Amino acid sequence: MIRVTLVASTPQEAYKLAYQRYSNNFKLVSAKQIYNQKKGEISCEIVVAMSKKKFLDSNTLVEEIQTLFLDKGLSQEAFDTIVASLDIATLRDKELLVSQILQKIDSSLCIRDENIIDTRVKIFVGPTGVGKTTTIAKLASRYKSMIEDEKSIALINLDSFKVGAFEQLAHFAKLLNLQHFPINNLEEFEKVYNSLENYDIILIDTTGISPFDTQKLIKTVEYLGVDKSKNIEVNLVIATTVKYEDLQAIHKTFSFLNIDTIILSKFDETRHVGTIINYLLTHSLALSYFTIGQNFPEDIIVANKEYLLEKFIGEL
Ligand SMILES: Nc1nc2c(ncn2[C@@H]2O[C@H](COP(=O)(O)OP(=O)(O)OP(=O)(O)O)[C@@H](O)[C@H]2O)c(=O)[nH]1
Ligand SMILES: [Mg+2]
Repeated sequence: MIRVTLVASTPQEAYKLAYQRYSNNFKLVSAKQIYNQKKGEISCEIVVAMSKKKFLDSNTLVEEIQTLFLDKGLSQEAFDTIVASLDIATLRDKELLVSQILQKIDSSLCIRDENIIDTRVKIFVGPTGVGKTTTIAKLASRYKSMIEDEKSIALINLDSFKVGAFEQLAHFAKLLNLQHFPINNLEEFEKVYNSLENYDIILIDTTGISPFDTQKLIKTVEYLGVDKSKNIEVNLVIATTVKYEDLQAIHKTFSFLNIDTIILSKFDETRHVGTIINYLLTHSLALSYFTIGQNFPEDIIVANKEYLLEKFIGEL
């Protein structure tokens, strides 16, 4: 139960105040008169009690803050879970309330540490045009400076579907002076994949898949099946600009591939990240990188919570 103290000039006024705020959802616990010597005034203090749920339902501050966060894309469920864990003092103070909600979001967000040793083979999947190929090129450039033998990175391209896809990755491979393997079928992939055992890093590009295209999804599942020891880290690339409804469909489709981590692309193209934050919280997915522009190779950064929350706060 929550206890709230209300002060008014008369017991009737105090009771009226409680009724205005909490309708008839409260119980009167005590009432007393208080004499203010300085002012020479008598006032009345009443204490009322109600369940936390009833308190939250009638708390206009929580309502106001709820509207703020829900408008930014946070789900009602996520908001309710966070608020239920906060204490009463926080629920009465606007600044404290906002900062505690942000803190709870912060502690629930997951970041995947950059790791190119345990996860040396990475496949990049996602909807069409989100930036998979450019992200691979940016990462290949980044990883080159992180390993001793900078030639020990191979780029594999499974996108035999899009016209010009092989040429696009080949172009980046040439700029980076790396090996590039265009693949047309499972047999070719198996042969190439098994021949690259000694490479430090293998980055695999795929055909962009619309969330409703099961054919292409099945093909990617087949390609992943070539890796019997399940060493391939699955990176789902999502454009930060994605709409909530589309994100649900994307997740439903790509979760078939057992997503290991999320790369948020086109982070520079929006100021609204609430939908994405909500998605990450709901599915407990870990973020690994943000891509922040079209410039190759520099427009990529390792994901961090501060960067994401700063953008989110900027919206509030
Ligand atoms: N603004 C912005 N544009 C980006 C970013 N990353 C990629 N792009 C652009 O997005 C477009 C598509 O990039 P690609 O790398 O070809 O995307 P993809 O996912 O491989 O596309 P498909 O292979 O057709 O599915 C290009 O014009 C890129 O320059 C980013 O972080 N910010
Ligand atoms: Mg591509």
